[in-house]
Amino acid sequence: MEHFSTGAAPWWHSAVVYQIYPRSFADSNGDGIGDLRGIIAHLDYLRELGVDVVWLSPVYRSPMVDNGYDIADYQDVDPVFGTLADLDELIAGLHARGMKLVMDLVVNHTSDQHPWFQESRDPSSPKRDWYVWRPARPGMEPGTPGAEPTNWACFFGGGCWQYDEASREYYLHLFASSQPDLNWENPEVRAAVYEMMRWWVDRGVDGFRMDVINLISKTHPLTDGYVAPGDEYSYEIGKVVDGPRMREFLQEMHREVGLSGLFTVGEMLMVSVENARDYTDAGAGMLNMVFAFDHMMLDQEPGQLMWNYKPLHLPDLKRTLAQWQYGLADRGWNSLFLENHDYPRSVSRFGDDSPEHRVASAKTLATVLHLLKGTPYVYQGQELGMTNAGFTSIEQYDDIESQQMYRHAIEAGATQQQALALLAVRSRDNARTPMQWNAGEHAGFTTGTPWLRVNPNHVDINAEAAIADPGSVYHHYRRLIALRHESEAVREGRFDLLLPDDDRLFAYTRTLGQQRLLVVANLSGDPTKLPAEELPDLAGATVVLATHEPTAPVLQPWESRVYALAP
Ligand code: ISL
Ligand code: CA
Repeated sequence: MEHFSTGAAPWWHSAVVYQIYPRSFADSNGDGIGDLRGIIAHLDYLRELGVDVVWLSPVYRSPMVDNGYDIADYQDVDPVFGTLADLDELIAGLHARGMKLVMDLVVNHTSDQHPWFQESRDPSSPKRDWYVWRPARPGMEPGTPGAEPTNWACFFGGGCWQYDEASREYYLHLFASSQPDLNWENPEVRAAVYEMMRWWVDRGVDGFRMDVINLISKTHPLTDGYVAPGDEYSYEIGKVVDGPRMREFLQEMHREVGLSGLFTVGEMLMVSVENARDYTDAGAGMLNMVFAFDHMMLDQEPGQLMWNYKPLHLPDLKRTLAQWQYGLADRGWNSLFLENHDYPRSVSRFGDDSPEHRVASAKTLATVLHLLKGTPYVYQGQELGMTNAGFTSIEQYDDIESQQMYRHAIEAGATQQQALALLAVRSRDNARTPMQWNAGEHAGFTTGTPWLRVNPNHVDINAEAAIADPGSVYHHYRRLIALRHESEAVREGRFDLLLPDDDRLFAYTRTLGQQRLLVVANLSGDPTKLPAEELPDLAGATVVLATHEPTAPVLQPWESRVYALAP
């Protein structure tokens, strides 16, 4: 990988990351659940795609209430995924092919089955203060309605305090009640986390993706937030993100674990551009990059997090992405993503997953994302243009958030049909259906019964067919990844947005000295003429990469092109 970087740029400036959600990637033993040996069997697939880094969603020992984001032992592999020896083999197999492994690090909370929390349940235990325990609201009887210490909502719907009969106190859980928040104010907690991270670094992992990391510093004392009319709880999330000790904790972690040279990306809910710039400043000793979600929130009304829907207005998407491009242009670094295991499939959400436009729209979404400045992430199956799950009954869903949100919607008066319609566009299970390897039974994912229904469209949409078809989404991703490796302008060039108000075209330039790239993309189902007078001169320009045979000056539905402009 090193040979791609030039000058003083860190190695990860040229890297493309592939996210594996292990449960859904490949099952090696027929129990219907993906596992480490399943991944090991597909390492050449990843090498052929050309990615540099694999981010592995959690494989630690877990009761799997939140599919591994509830960890009961940070230093072991859950038997459903395999063994530590399998993980060592995975690391070695990736390294042998020139790829790196980034582990998911979930340390805002543990599982309630973690021994730390089990001990913490006893008020006299030295671990009591490792979690966030609070008495009832002053003057209120513990355990009665409204007696919770604060009025905050949890991210999965409902309140965020769980009452504990035995000690007549509450513990904080910003996610499910089985995911108690650790108390990062306690130095022993931080020391234990850093020690665990060092253990993984010594084992050979190349970095960490840090789950909801800007929740670790809370603003104390914990106080009530604003409750919108009609809501039961406060969604005033500003109360819990980016607390006053964030910089201190991140720098301490960086120093104590020895993170320089490793890959670090912090998942950050509601993070501002300004804070992200500080956190990712190369000289600050915190993080390489963060995941920010502004662009993933544009097709919903603010308020109850994910759980409503409005159509995306393209100028909003362009403005938001541009704001982050400009904001982190000179200091800091962006991550680039349209999918992960928590969001619907991008081709269904931002593109058009009909048979007519699926391939072109998946390619064009990839083009506009991968030509931006930052580190691109490919979520498993995105490179095939995999689509939403298409579930029609609540029994087909597995995800705890989907189950809880469905229940809350029904309780709030929605019909089953309305609640299911919302799940169909919003549920995290849309991205969690098994990877589609071939047209055979269960898409080649398992010989057993898959834990989540395989999308029936695997007969057409699958890796085997995509590899055989030079016009596939997969080959477009290969070309985009190769282009980043080859082109310093793609990696380091300055970004400038064009046509900000156009509601069909996404156009921008990337400039590095004399080199200048122009990206033009039609994000609509209508043929659209390029406004020559508002774009750079195309005389002498060459097409570097395109979704269609370029027949300027009209872009076909979902067509995109990358031009190298004449100097
Ligand atoms: O998934 C979401 C909405 O549908 C988000 O609110 C999500 O919970 C948030 O982005 C945090 O995600 C991360 O932490 C969660 C875990 O469930 C997610 O899978 C993980 O990516 C708690 O660990
Ligand atoms: Ca298995």
